[in-house]
Amino acid sequence: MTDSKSSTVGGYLAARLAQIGLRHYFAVPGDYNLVLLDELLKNRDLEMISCCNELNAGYAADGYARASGGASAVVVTYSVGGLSLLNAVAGAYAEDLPVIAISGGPNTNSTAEYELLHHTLGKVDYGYQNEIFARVTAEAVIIQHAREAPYQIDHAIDTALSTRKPVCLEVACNIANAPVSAPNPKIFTDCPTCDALALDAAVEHATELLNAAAKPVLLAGGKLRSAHAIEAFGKLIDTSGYAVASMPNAKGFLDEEHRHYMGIYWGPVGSPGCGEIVESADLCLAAGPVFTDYTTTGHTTIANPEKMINVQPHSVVMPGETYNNVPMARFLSALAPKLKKNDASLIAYRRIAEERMPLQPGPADTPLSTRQLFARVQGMLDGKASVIAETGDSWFNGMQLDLPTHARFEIQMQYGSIGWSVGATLGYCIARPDRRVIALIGDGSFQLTAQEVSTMIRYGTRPIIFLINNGGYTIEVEIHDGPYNKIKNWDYAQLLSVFNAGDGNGMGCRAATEGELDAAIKKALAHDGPSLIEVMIDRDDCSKNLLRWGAHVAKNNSRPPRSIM
Ligand code: TPU
Ligand code: MG
Repeated sequence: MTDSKSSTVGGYLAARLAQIGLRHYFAVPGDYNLVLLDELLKNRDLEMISCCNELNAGYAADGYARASGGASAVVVTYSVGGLSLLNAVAGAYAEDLPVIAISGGPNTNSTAEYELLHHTLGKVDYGYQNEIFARVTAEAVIIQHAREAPYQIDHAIDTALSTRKPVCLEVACNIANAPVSAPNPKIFTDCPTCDALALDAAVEHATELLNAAAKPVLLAGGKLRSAHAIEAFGKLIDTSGYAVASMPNAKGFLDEEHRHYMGIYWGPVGSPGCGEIVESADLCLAAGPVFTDYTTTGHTTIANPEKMINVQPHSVVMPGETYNNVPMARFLSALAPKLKKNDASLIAYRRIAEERMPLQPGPADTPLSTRQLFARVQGMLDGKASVIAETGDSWFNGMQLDLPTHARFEIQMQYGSIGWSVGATLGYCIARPDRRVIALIGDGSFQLTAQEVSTMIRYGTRPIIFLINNGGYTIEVEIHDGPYNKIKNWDYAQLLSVFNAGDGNGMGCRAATEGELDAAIKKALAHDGPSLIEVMIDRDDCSKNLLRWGAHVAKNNSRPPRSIM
């Protein structure tokens, strides 16, 4: 029995999810979570989105969190569901997304009664899923007692929001509907703690360094968004007058039409002129940079700590000094009004900046090339577009797109798990039906998670998917080729009618020439449902940046072991 003062474990969880702004959760049922799902379904502020499998449901939660800027939730059954979900949760950890992973769990009596259970490893040892999740979440808890549940739920949600990392809640199947008190008033905050003394000292030190620099520049890094500091960084760009570049995993965070914007800082595959300006600056303020082999093109970019103010979500590192407990947004906001205007780096950039000539379309029967494809994608972009770029050549072609103001861009560059974009596209569309999602997905990646297109059809979403059929794993070909990089061809365009199954509204078509592509795009833009355009591209046709990047990353990967003798 529940009244306004009482709830159930599942009802409490649902109320808190709605309170932090969720309107949907992604789910796959199983007997360990059925009662929990019944409880969640009673909450009219939340809608269940049923997915084909748990990995995809996890990727959908990843996309949902990206689109909404907040948390997301995914609900699965114990072990068979949870361990399928694991890879997506690890990705969310790597990408700083507060995905709340919720799993059913064994009956609380099973361990004491020494019962063997289905879906498990066949041993009376049921803590393993939680232990495994502890490695890829900020907090993993098992809820086995109703009295503890409100505290455990609130604490885990607080942790997810404040760390911007996933958490895992495993709810024993026989307590999901157990009574608990209804949620009491509570403020969930994602404001990090701030040491006022450290903040002042860091701002003073940075002001001194930046105002003394001759040619300072700004660099946006991948952690800028999870630190909620995009707006503060934007103000800093305006007030400082410095030129600004984005790292590749921060593409879409800044207004690319801003007059201070240079492009992508990505070593030999970055935007023309950008690397030269960043690396010749005597001081670089980098907000949230993550220097991995991928973001630095095999460590070819030079991040000199002696010439850098490295602002991380909770600390500021300057040459010889570190200030801790200083939240990025607070630091940037306090710094902005103190800087003297200095446009030396911007002037230097303008001197060397190259005009890019728009590509002219060929005759209608010209076989398609990636360059012509992406010229068309460029033409489709406006402020309502959100581009989702899958691992593969789509990274490199996507990175070259000029985003109009308010257009957005998503990439999973830290984790790079192929197949991510299909689930992420679903989640993004569910969270933001007002945006036009354009997904750029290679054939190899698509084969991992293809069935989630059926969920896009089921829930009436309207993404346009460009499925790039180049017959294999081209990115891998460029890093290290072998027979394993060829894949079985599919009739991708026909998949939509398979998934429609008579009552769906998906549209699939194939384009092998420029004329066919133009017609397909026209059809997709007018279509009220998901569209998939299978684009036929030659196996050897890829962006020159992929070739260059692949060579550098391969060199970095193939360093021989250092001798231990
Ligand atoms: O444009 P293209 O042909 O490179 O893209 P496609 O066809 O999507 O191929 C992607 C190839 C690829 C692999 C096989 N990229 N990374 N990998 C390695 C890999 C394997 N499994 C997962 C889950 N993630 C990976 N990144
Ligand atoms: Mg491919």
